[in-house]
Amino acid sequence: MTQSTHFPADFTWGVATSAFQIEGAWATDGKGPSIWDTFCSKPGNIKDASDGTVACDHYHRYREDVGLIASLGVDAYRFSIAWARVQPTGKGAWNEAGFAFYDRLLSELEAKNIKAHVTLYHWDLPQGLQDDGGWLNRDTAHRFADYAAEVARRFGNRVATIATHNEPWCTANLGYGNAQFAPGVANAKQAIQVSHHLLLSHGLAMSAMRAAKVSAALGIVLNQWTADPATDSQADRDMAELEYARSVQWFMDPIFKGRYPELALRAHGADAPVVHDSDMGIICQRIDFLGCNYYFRSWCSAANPPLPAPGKHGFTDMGWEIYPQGLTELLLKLNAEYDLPPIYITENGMANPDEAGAPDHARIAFVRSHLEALQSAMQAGVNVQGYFLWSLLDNFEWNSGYAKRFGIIHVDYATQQRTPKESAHWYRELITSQR
Ligand code: IFM
Repeated sequence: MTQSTHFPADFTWGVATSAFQIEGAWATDGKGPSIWDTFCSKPGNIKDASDGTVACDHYHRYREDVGLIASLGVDAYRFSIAWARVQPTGKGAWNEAGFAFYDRLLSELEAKNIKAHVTLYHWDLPQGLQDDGGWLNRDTAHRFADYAAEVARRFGNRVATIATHNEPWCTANLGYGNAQFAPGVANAKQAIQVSHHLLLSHGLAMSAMRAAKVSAALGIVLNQWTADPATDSQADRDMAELEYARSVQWFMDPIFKGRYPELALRAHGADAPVVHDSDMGIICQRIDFLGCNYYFRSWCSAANPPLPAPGKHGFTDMGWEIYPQGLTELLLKLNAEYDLPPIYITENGMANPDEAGAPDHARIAFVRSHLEALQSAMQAGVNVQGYFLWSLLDNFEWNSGYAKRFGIIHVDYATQQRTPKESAHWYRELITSQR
């Protein structure tokens, strides 16, 4: 990025994390277990056999971590609330000690003038609700709305934004479609029904939070990509169209248009979700912002074996193709298809096998190229209000355990020593140059 390319003066620069990935303190101060605690305890589920019991010990080190956030010069911090910390079984009594932790965290952020962007659900459902059927049980959507209302009541005037869900595509498809994530179910029909209940829970939570009349902007965070055909063949083009419908439009159309995309519905056939008459009206309501998480494009090849993605800019340690122009293309496509509210890029970043102190040039190049792509979209008229780099810290990367490092701050898990990487220094300088 050249120094001459400036983002708007009020553009929000941030970093992001999520509760299960950094907090640890899995059973401290009355916290209940979540489905990720259960999932990690089953051998074979996590590649390095690790879990989230300690993670980055952020629960105890949040002051130091907020100090690190402040040292980056960012405007904002995106984090999630662990539902089971504030309501141990997902229903019934609130856990005051759990809320007190987030109260302390918010006070620390306020003292440093850093805006809080909160996510209510970043995949860690209270195990108590899983025991009642989890997201396959429609009632979980109502429990989620109660939880959302309570968080809004307590914190809704202290935070900049509240997102209902983070990446519901993952909750449904990785949690229930292919068993890669908690709760570890592999059942295509269930995954589709779960996606509907997640959307319903989003709508119910939006209404419940609106009723609390809070100052926070309310919305949702979706992981999104363009789907590119590997060749010009009809088979590849059909595959790409269907992939986009089943992933991006599957969540966007209900929220913005009040219906599921016809192409995906047809493809789902008998697996299509059970939808009650009033559901679409609940789901399709104004949101104040859309959070977009962008990491890669979807590469669609119907050949056997499939043609590999070109990877002109390389691949990350996750094996994900680096494709910055996909961010421009995605934002322009969404802008053309939907009547969008302001957008935040709520996640973008890369995993790298970093050693403490070793330079992470690849991450700097990744972020720079994606910011350039973002700027192209903004220059073409897309209203983007901020960018959150994933992630503040190296952390628990779900079924990859601690082996994948997304942080701009290195974490030595044996000592909990935090060491800013070169990308952290670069990000701070970039933000300073944008003021
Ligand atoms: O670590 C995750 C995060 O929890 C959700 N979005 C993608 C990140 C990288 O896989």
